[in-house]
Amino acid sequence: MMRSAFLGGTLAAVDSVPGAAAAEATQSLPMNFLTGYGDRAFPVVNLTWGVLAISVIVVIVITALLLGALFRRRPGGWAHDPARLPVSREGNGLPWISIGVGISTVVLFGTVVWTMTTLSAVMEPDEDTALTIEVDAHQWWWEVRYLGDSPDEIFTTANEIHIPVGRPVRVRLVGGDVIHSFWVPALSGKTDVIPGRTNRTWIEASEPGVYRGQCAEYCGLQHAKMGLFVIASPEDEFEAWREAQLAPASDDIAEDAARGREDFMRNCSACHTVRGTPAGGAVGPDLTHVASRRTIAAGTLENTPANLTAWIEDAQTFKPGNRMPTLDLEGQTLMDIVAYLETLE
Ligand code: HEC
Ligand SMILES: [Cu+2]
Repeated sequence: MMRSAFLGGTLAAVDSVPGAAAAEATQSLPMNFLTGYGDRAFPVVNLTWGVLAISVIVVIVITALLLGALFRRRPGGWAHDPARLPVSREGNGLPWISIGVGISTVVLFGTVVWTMTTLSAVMEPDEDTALTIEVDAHQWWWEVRYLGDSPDEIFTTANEIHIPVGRPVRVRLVGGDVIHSFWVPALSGKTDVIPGRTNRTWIEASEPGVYRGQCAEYCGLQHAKMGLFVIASPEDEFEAWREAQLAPASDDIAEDAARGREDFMRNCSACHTVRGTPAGGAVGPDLTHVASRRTIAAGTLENTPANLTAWIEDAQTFKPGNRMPTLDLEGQTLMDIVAYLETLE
């Protein structure tokens, strides 16, 4: 099992996704954009490698020419013959320039054509897709809404996008506060999320696994801690996940958790939603199934009871400046609230 370092801590790579061997490679290099997974990424990755290769060749050729010119012996030397300095039609300098410009033009034009074909190839998925996800970027977390034909198919979660493997998924990027950029390197190029606009993109994962994403447009203090995860699993597992997420929070909870729920309503419900309860705040992430997520605070902390407690006790230590205030909670209250959140699977 590979372990991967990611912002603020370590996270064991997927162990709950069977057959994830191939994609675990993406986890060991979480932001790797030189390997693609899926039809949205393949053409882009080919272009990336192509342009990289061309750039390397250009650097080598130019360096070689420069070194050749620097070390070329000239009878008499430059200093003694200033008249030879300018490039003249008579000398042999001009063909070098024409050939150089000619080659560059052809190569650059070829790259433009390649880029344009790549862009149009990844514009739209080949097959149509039933699944559309709306991603709303906030300072500094991602709101993820699964759309559906009827209202009872719609639900909201945060910082984790689950998709069925091998199927294209449309993503509508809704801009709220400031400009962000949605980027899951192994699956797609970057698409900006702009206030007042809805941009469209799509993703597809050819292998099951966990793909790390990141806000790619500086958006303020905690921009670096605005990560997300795309979790691709086989269709039946995805459907099971979706069913579980659609359900409201369970009522059947132990005594301390029930006390915690009361405290949660008093202290947290103005900012957080828990479906099936009076909590309907929209300032922070929907917590209806927070216990089912791998991380909290947009990839900042692994989702464990200890980290959850520490986060609620003082969210500002882990992500200074983030929009969740430090609430002065008594020890017992804090423990009860965590017990409650742990029931939200
Ligand atoms: C003023 C609004 C506000 C209040 C009050 C508030 N939160 Fe938050 N909370 C936020 C915001 C905003 C975030 C997202 C922070 C980030 O990741 O940048 C957040 C994140 C979280 C997360 C991480 C969720 C995830 O999936 O990443 C948890 C858990 C949480 N809050 C629990 C609580 C609890 C429990 C309380 C009450 C004791 C509480 N919050 C009170 C605004 C608030
Ligand atoms: Cu950002």
